[in-house]
Amino acid sequence: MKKNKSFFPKIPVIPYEGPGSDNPLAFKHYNPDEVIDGKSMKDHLRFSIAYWHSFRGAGTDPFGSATISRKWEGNSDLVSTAKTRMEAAFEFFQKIQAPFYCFHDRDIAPEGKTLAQSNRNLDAVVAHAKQLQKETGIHLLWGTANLFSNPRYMCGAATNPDASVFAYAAAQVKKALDVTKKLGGENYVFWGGREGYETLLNTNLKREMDHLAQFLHMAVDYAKQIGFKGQFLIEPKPQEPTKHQYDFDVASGIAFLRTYKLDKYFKFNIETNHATLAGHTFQHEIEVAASAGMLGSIDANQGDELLGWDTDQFPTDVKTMTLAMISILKAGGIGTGGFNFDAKLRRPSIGIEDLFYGHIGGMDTYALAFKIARKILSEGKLDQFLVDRYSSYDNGFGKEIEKKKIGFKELEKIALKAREPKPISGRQEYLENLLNQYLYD
Ligand code: XLS
Ligand code: NI
Ligand code: NI
Repeated sequence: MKKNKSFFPKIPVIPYEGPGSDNPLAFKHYNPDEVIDGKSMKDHLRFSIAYWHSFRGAGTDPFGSATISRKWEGNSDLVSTAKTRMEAAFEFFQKIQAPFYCFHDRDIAPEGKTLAQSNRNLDAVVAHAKQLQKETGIHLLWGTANLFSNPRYMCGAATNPDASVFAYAAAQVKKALDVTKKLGGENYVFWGGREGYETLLNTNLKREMDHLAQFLHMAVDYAKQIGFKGQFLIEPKPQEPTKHQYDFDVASGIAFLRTYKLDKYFKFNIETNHATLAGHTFQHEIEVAASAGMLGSIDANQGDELLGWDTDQFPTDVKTMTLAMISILKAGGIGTGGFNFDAKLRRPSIGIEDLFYGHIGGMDTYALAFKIARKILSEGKLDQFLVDRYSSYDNGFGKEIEKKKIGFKELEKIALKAREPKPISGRQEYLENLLNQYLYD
């Protein structure tokens, strides 16, 4: 850690004190150095901090202005403020013991009057980031381009009806790929915030989807040209800010990627609150991605049951995260992905310690979920139930169905000869009780 100046002088590196601790500035479950199966928890969980919420979020909402002010903000030289802010961010990443961070191009450096100026600003801050990464050992989990905030993108970026906006967005992603590569980013994310529509009265849906696919192909081609080896990720969301976003959920994302022959280049970055907005559980989205071999990374947060938008709260729901973790571990983990806290403080949580509490809670929740899920999987009771439930497909004509060796005619003969199938209980209540035993033992 840099010794010269501290942005959080009263807050130490957050220690692991275990479940018995009542220190709010300590981890109860996340012990970064604890080795499990030959790998530290830090390497298993690959936690990441979202730059936009934690270092650019100021508590604004559609009804009110900023509530949160940080002492490193406010210098009229925007690039120098961006660099100072980045130093604060890296001190935070170290103190919270997160090995990764993520950003949009415009989070880390100010947009200039021209695209060329924006690129120069970005270059200046990226050089600083590279230096800070080297000094601290913090890595970039993924980079992305903000193709939604500027008014030019009000009708979309790659799906904009105006080709000159498409061109601008292409130039912006080209640069974002350059800087992600420069910083050793392990993934690159596309979240299509405005890649959708407000009304079909002014929208040619087919042309817009074609354009979006073309845009993604161009990104794939450009990555090859510059030798960017990171994983491309699509982050589905059903709506907000648009009425309808084209990559509505993982299933429609898979259909889109396969239709346009993009599936081998992309995986999914699944966000908890986007899953629930789409009317799915978080675990559902993970299972759908995993079933296609396309589970890439996680935007870790949670929504509010009573609010119908993306509230991006810190994850605290152990049951939801445990179920998700079971599916993630069964799928073999998230590879080069990570658990990125795409989560923001509530508007009245204005203290700097709140930023620590939010992340401590999120990291502990995931660490606990990880441990419980591992126990559930190692004891194998839930898994055994599934094995037994489908065992009629393991031999006889069931196996022939799975091997595609049998058709309707043969099955008709079997069914005509056999007795009425005997009903078998689904045992949902038994399984729910079993899960609770693990959660609350
Ligand atoms: C917004 C998205 C966004 C992406 C990155 O809802 O979650 O923050 O993660 O563009
Ligand atoms: Ni997100
Ligand atoms: Ni989101």
